[in-house]
Amino acid sequence: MSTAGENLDVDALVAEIGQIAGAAVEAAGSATTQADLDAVRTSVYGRKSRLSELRRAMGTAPPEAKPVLGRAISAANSRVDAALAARAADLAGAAEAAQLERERIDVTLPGRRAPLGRRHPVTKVIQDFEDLFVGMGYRVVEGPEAETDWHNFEALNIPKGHPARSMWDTLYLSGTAGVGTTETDVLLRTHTSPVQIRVMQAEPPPLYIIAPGRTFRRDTLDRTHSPIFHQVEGLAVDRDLTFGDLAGTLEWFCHELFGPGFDIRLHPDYFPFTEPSAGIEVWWGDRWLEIAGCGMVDPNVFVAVGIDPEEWQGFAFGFGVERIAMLRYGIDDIRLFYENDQRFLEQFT
Ligand code: FA5
Repeated sequence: MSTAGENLDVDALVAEIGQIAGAAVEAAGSATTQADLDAVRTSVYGRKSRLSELRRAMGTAPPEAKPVLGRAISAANSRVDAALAARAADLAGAAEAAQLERERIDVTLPGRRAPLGRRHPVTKVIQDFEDLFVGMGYRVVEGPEAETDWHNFEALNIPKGHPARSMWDTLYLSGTAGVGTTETDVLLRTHTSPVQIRVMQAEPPPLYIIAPGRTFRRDTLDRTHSPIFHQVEGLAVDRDLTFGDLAGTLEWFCHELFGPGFDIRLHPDYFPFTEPSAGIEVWWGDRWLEIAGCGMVDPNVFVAVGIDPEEWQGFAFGFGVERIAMLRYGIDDIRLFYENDQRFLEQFT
């Protein structure tokens, strides 16, 4: 349809403008998304729309037609704008209502319980150890897992070439542990006994400490051995300590830890850093299971750390934590501790 010239059919154009507006108002009313509304807006106001074409054509329309067409276009704009705004408000309201519905909290529903973790049996034994000994006045201390040869062996009366070294062979690390150490001097500690040395070097007696931690050995994995396991070390240094104090302390401790019904025995043993030395065993199904080594601190150890063995005596012990947990919870294979099988771990409440 032409929009210029004298034969302009103004009435027909006004009617067409009204139809465009009517169709747009209807489309806006049935829009279900913001994208639908945008499409309606473009169809009416877009550069290539019929209404835009008419607006541009008004420039060349006869003077008497201009106000008539102008009013019709303006009225169409108002109707379309109002319809778009009303529908946009409807859609926003509906979206908000849907969100409120989604986020509605029904306080009468039962809560969702977060699954509660449990302490690993090895952690539990260590914490019980700490509670019992702290109750007796001991302090809990820690030492490094990567140790020097001197702390792990030499100062504990195990010089290079000593046969006990092969029993406690371990992984040697590259790198050094500071001034005066060489490449082969750093190793993964084979027991927690080097913590005794560190404490005695750092503080004067009297001393009462326990030291829990991880230890490493070249042991083959089997039912009762792991190459990585945990120990709790104990050390008491004071005047007039005797083997009776050691035996009494350990007897009391084992009774507290295991309760009645466990057969426990002390037998003579050998450790280079204690003299005399003993081992503690507990009856396990059909045989004795060793859970600890202990003894009176050897004077050579006191000399290595600068404590006068004429003035001070001491006793020390080193328990295997996994072995205690096995006895306590009736576990017959040490490997179960490291497999992270939840069915196993969930049993320890
Ligand atoms: C020692 O490690 C000494 N340091 C203990 C000690 C401390 C003696 C202070 C005297 C004074 P032994 O190698 O026996 O000793 O180990 C101590 C305990 O660790 C053993 O009784 C056992 O319960 C546990 N144990 C040893 N090797 C393993 C292993 N491969 N896997 C699991 N537990 C182990």
